[in-house]
Amino acid sequence: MKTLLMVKPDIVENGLFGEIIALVLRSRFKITNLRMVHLDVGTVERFYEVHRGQEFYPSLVEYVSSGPVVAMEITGDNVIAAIRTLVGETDPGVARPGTIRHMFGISIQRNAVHASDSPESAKKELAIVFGGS
Ligand code: 3AN
Repeated sequence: MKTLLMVKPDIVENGLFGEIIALVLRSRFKITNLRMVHLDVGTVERFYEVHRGQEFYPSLVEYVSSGPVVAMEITGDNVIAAIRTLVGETDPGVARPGTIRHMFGISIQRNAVHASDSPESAKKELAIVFGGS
């Protein structure tokens, strides 16, 4: 089973993404692909398609396309749920201590990382970010 964990642009810009990679490397999972890439607006719009129409969608797209992200393909048993647990709640203000969003999140939008929430979204999101490369 595979999932996508994507570090958002502000955490790439401030250099803290290395600490997030280290957390994953210390887990029982394997990073099986890794890429730093600046996604364009159209690509980010497709990535967050399910949120189109939400009030926060335009600023979310602007934020995630504002600079490079660091994307990891992570592989292992039950990896989707386990990485979501490591990531924590959407709102860093309620994310549990020890979670990535508790440690690195700033706000509900600037919440440090994205992690796929189902096998279907993992497949779609990995294809968008890694494509054929
Ligand atoms: P999660 O990333 O925890 O699965 P989703 O899928 O509900 O959360 O939201 C996707 C992204 O949209 C979040 N990571 C966050 O950056 C942004 N977002 C969600 N809800 C809000 C909100 N109420 N205000 C601003 N941004 C939001």
